[in-house]
Amino acid sequence: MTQRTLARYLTEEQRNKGVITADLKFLIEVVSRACQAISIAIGKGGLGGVLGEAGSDNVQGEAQKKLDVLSNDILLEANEWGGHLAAMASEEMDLPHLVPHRFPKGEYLLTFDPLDGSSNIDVNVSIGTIFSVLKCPEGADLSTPAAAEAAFLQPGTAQVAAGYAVYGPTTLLVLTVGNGVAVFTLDREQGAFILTQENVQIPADTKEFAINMSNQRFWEAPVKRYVDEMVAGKEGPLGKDYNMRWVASMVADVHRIMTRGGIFMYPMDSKVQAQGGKLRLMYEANPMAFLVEQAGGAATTGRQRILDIVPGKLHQRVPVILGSKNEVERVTGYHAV
Ligand code: AHM
Ligand code: MG
Repeated sequence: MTQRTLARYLTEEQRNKGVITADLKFLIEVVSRACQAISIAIGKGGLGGVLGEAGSDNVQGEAQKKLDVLSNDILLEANEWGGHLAAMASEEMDLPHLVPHRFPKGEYLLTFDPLDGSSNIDVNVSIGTIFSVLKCPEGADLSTPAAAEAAFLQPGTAQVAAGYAVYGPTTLLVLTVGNGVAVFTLDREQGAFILTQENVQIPADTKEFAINMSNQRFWEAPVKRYVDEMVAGKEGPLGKDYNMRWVASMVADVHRIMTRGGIFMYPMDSKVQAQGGKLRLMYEANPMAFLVEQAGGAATTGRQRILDIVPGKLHQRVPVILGSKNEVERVTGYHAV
């Protein structure tokens, strides 16, 4: 059977279906090669001297791991020369990174969380890269990194592509260009991502939930009610037993939901209220919401569809509830009463 590489899949999306432009195809291929390089670095672990703290903090005040910094550098270097981007923004950088003057500028903006699930790096548990692609508005001011921030402040509905790589027992790339969700598996010998699943569909119902239960006392009433009902199981109002999973890497938790359904919640809680939530809108919540909706699921803050939020700032945080449609709708309903 002929293998469909990522390059071939993208070429078909471009040529036959007219879904993507040549530049967007190139952009996604460059990101996928950067993810391969990150996967190789992660795979070396302690042998490559890449584990442990970098000794610095990011813009969110979080301690950076060596692999956070390395992954960020790999994505920046891979993407700045190709002429497909106007600017990039990352969890690990305060301000956008402009394409250096010596390179041509393109029409796209790229945001990423270079290595999501940092707390899992040193314990050999799945981590990932999340990315989102927007078009750069015409006439956007890209004269300085600070001025460029405004170009990024577009709602998730404006995304033209989004995806994540999950570095687990296998390295996978999960992608949408707005035409369903496709999964590619990294063939390490060939050094290529091969299509292994198309038209991913998240089951509408589930018996599996993902939430950090240690935050229970800080949650708002609707989420407390919903989780209490799930924990009550067959004897409770939902009439079925649920199972709980929490990897603490959003990529791994979302990938499980892509594979077999479930609901993932990092809801508003009183600990993170001042900052608006825990997860970041532009490079965590939005790309995941785009992918989940493209797979037939739903994604909300509890009060608003995530993709409809108009960002006020680059590193904005939001509550996130996503996954199997019927469960997301149930907990959304609890927020409305
Ligand atoms: P990070 O981008 O700094 O790794 O933080 C995001 C991660 C998500 O992957 C995950 O869902 C969440 O933070 C885990 O939070 P907690 O430590 O509360 O379990
Ligand atoms: Mg993250």
